[in-house]
Amino acid sequence: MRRPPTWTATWIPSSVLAVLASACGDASQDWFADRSEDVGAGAVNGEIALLDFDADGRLDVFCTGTGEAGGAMLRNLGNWRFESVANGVTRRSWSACLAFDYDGDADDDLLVLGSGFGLFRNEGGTGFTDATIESGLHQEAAGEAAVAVDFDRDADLDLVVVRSEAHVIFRNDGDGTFTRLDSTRSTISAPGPTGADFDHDGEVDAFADIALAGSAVACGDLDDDGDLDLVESRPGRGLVFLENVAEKKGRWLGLRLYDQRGCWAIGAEVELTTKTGTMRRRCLAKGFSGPACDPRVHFGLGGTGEVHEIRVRWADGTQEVFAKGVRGVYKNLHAGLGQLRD
Ligand SMILES: [Ca+2]
Ligand SMILES: [Ca+2]
Ligand SMILES: [Ca+2]
Ligand SMILES: [Ca+2]
Repeated sequence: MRRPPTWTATWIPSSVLAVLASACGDASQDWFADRSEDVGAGAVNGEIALLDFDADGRLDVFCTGTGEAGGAMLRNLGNWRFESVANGVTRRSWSACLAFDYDGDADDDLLVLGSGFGLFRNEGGTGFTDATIESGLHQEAAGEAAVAVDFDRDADLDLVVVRSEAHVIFRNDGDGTFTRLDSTRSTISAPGPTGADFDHDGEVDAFADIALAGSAVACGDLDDDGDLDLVESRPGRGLVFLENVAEKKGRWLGLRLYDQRGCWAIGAEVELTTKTGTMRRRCLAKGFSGPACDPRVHFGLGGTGEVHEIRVRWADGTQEVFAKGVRGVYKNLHAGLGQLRD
């Protein structure tokens, strides 16, 4: 049986309240509808990664687990239906996860962290293979959080891992292995999430405040209708799926940014200029302390909704200007092509 379209107060996750308190005051109950019973995700509980592991265009959800399963992969079937699929992540207690394409074959692989590292290679959407030993990461001690960033600008994604409040860099050697660099590199600042506009008014709705202690949050368009939904892992409840039903105050534009290999252009930054100003977003899977996010870059366009220019600064530092955006759709931007595509 479906829940009513809006929450009662007892259903509202505390972390989401933190977002909405600054975004819309006491109107928060009208912003999201709880879809958890439709999804039927069960009692999985841990940190969340959003990825399209089977490349069908729908954002899937991975959540770390404890006990029998190393984690749960929920394949998005559309219309708020998800199915649990085998994911190959081995039994262990993992406390953090990151989806990123470490081998540059255009599918998202999984890094899990806990008392050690686990790296699981996506086999073209059919499953994951444990690649921890061949990557050289099996000898690493605990890691608390990670982001993927191409810090040496050689086109592959390196890792910045938080360990005992220090940042440790693992260079991607481009052959499936990683090399830990010495600690003199540990001051790198890894990018964090840059914004979520839940009601499309052109203003960021306190994205950085979403994740609170004891819960993990992910933000992405899970039903592909152009607005950002939420998934929260709540201790004692499991995954809570929240559909964005907020009244929209403007149109939207979604961009899929791809590098020249056809992989997500993680780290690329978009400047979108409208009549009223310029907004910036970054293509990112996750920040250290923020929520996991949709790798598609999403803009609420506010009142005018007119897009004058889209400027992309790719991860290698080059810049490119794309033609005017089309509103209300997802478009693809490929490095070097200079035009938006369907
Ligand atoms: Ca998918
Ligand atoms: Ca891959
Ligand atoms: Ca690199
Ligand atoms: Ca949505």
